[in-house]
Parts: sequence; structure tokens; C-alpha cells
Amino acid sequence: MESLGVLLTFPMNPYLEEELSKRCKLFRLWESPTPEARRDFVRANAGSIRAVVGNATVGADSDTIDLLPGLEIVASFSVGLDKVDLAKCREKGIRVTNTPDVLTEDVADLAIGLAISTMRRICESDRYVRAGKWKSHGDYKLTTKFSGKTVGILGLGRIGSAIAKRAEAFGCPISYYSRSQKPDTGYKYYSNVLDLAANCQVLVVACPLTEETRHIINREVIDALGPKGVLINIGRGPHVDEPELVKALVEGRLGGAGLDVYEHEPHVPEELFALENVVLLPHVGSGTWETRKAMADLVLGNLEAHVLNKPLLTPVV
Ligand code: 8YV
Repeated sequence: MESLGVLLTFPMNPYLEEELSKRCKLFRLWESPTPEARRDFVRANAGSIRAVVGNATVGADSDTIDLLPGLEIVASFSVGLDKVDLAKCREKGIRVTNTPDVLTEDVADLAIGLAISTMRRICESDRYVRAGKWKSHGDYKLTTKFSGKTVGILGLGRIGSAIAKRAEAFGCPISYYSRSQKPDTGYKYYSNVLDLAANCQVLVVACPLTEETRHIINREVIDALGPKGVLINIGRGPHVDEPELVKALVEGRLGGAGLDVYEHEPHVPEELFALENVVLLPHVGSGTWETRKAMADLVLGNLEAHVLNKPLLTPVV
């Protein structure tokens, strides 16, 4: 792949970066400090760049694609492609790949972990011990059981199904809302998210971010979930109307939230920091050594297949 010029948008994974620098001609976008400098950098190297490797933070937007007349492939180090202008790629005949399957288990594990941490107050009671309060204040207060609660899943794709399977093992009845009904699963289907929220105790967001799903968790849905309900988001921050979520949590209209993603990462609303019924993670759903290595190998495999004119491993466009 020596002749392949690759624009890496973000320092997403040291192994991937090292392999790309060994195998291709690598251009590191983030080393240019400002948006103007990054634009100049892309423009200056446009003649060599044939591939973009982006992630869930910085992908390939319309402006970047327009600056790269020789762009052939966008290989994303993510399963979600909301940071890639897919319509433009289709229009220009640019191939797009992502990293499905290899991260499903980690993200599903984390969704269950977030639900249990939020309801059993694992992080809060850990802080209680560290602050010496067990000795000074006595036993920690009682919390809420997770096993057996009705789990509603928004998006029953690969990750949503893996979450359902795990929740089933905890004795949780499963319901879902998805673009299409999946009768083979035996799970209860709701034709809209409002009914799903009104009829579950734990609502998990696991769908892709599209124009249709942006702010799908709005005030009405949050109120339908209610003061005993818990929202888990391992999808994307913009699925949720974040100011409304913060208000509902502060006012006690929602029982709790376990969040791995936020509307304006890495910004997390500070009003949430003081709430004990909230668990906040820094977008680490796929963040294990094993999975990130597998994601990197998929990106490399897709680029290699493209250069060799072989079928792509995980094509989207
Ligand atoms: C990553 C993700 O956090 O796959 C996705 O859609 O959000 C992630 O796995 C990210 O792309 C890692 O840099």
C-alpha cells in the first residue's frame, strides 16, 4: 500500500497509526492546530491523499471531501457513520467502510454495566467508601434492582440485539422500537418510541444517528419514562435533547441516566456532576485493547482490499 496516501483525521489508536505509517503514506490532520491550518494542510496534500481514515469524533465531512479530488475510500474506525457525508460519497463514487461486529460485545457489555451501575449506584457507593463515609455515616442506602426490570431497546440492530440477549439473562422482559419489526425475536414491538418509553423501566438507546433519530429522546419521551425510569445511552449524544435530559434529572422527573455519549463531546453538562443517580462515561463503549485492535485490523484490511482491487471486508458504500 506504499503508494496510498491516507489522511488520518484524529489520533484514534496508536497501533493503527503505526501500521498506517509503516504501510502507507500517512498524513496526520490533527497536527495542524486550527480549522484554517487543517484546511491548508489538506489542500496542500490533496494530490497524494486517496483515503481518509476517520472515527466517531472527526470523520469525512462535505468540505473535506470537496478538498480531495483524488479521494477513493473513507475507512472509518467506527461502526457509526454519522460523521461521514454518505450522500456525497455515494454521489462521487467514493467507497465507505466501517467496523461492525467486532465492537458489538463491548458496547453491549457496557450498556448493561451502565444500567446496573446507575440503578445499584455502584460509582456513587464507591465514592462513599473512598470518602471514608462508610465509617463515619454507616451503611450505604438501599438502591434499585436491575434483574427483572422491563428493558426497552431503541434500535434492534447488532448492538441492540446483543444488549437484549444480555438483559434476557438477567430475567428482563425485552421490548423494542426499530425501523422494522423483527417477529422472530419474540420481543414486544412498539411502533413508536413514546409507547416504548411509557412501557419500560430501562430505556436503552442503541440505534444509528440519522436525521430521523436526532433528538428522538425529547421531553415527551423522557416524561413517558418517568421518575422511576432510567435512560441508558450508548448510541450518540444527539439522539437525546440534552438540555431537556439535564432538566428532567435535576427536577427529578427522570429516575436516572447512564451515559457514554453526549451532544457536544468532550463537553459534559456540569449540572450532572452533582447527581448521584447519573453515571457518566467518556465515550468508551468500544474502548478495550482487544476491540480497538480488531477495529484497526478491519480498517487496514479494508484499505488493503481496496488497493488490491478485492472485495471490501465491510463495505457500506
Ligand atoms: C469509537 C464509536 O468511540 O464505533 C463507533 O461508532 O463511537 C466508537 O467505537 C471511536 O470511533 C473510536 O475512535
